[in-house]
Amino acid sequence: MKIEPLGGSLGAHVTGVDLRACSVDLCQQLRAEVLAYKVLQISGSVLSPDQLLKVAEGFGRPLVHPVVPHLEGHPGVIEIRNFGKAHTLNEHWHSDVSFEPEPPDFTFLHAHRVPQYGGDTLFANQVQAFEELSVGMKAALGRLRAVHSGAGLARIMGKSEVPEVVHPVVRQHPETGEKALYVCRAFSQRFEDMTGPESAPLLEYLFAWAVRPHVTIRVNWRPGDLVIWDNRSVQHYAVHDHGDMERVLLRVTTAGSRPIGESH
Ligand SMILES: O=C(O)CCC(=O)C(=O)O
Repeated sequence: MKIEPLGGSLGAHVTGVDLRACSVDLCQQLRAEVLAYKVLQISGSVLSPDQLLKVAEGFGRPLVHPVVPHLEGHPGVIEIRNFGKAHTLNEHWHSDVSFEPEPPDFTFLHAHRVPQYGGDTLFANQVQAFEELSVGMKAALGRLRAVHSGAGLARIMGKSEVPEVVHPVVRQHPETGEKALYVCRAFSQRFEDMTGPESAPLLEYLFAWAVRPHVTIRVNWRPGDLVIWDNRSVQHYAVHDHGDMERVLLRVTTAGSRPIGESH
């Protein structure tokens, strides 16, 4: 297995592994690398939905998405297709399903068909974003919690509204102990016990702070790539700059736990 960093802040590119036969040992090794690099792009294995689920099971229990329909016969797998820029669900910074009480730990995104150019995915390191704040801001944020809502996504998918949840603004990683910013433009609505307008100035500041270019990487997809990321320490953004060109990816997420803050 060869591992090369994808950028100065996060991410690594992995070659020399065959994911079609992902042993327990290999899955554990990859899991450790995801915790270290936060995002892994693993090239070279075209996987069926069942093979993708098998890799994911080496990390945790695959989940059924609360709002987006799954691939027929594969409850844990979502197919992401290009229905045009006006219909994209992911062209915004987010941490997957942060509007759930126990958001998924890991996401697995596997490229079957990719456009000739474009359709990249951006990732931002939320541990570095937190670490670069001032001591005073870190302390203030450590006392705050934010309300997350998937109502917008539910509306687009024609579902009845999903309940709001409250999570700490500073999330402590249960495995690495690292502290990360845990608010995102897509789902974080306001701070707990504050109105939207009261919350907006600081939330807007944090949304922008969290995705400054030097804490990001850009993943350019090739067919057969599997990208695995840790939702506890990154946000991501799907760039829709590929017009109507075909782009087909399969997605699986694995079970997580209730986000824990410093003072909760
Ligand atoms: O399509 C992509 O590149 C990213 C997909 C995404 O944002 C998601 O699955 O949450």
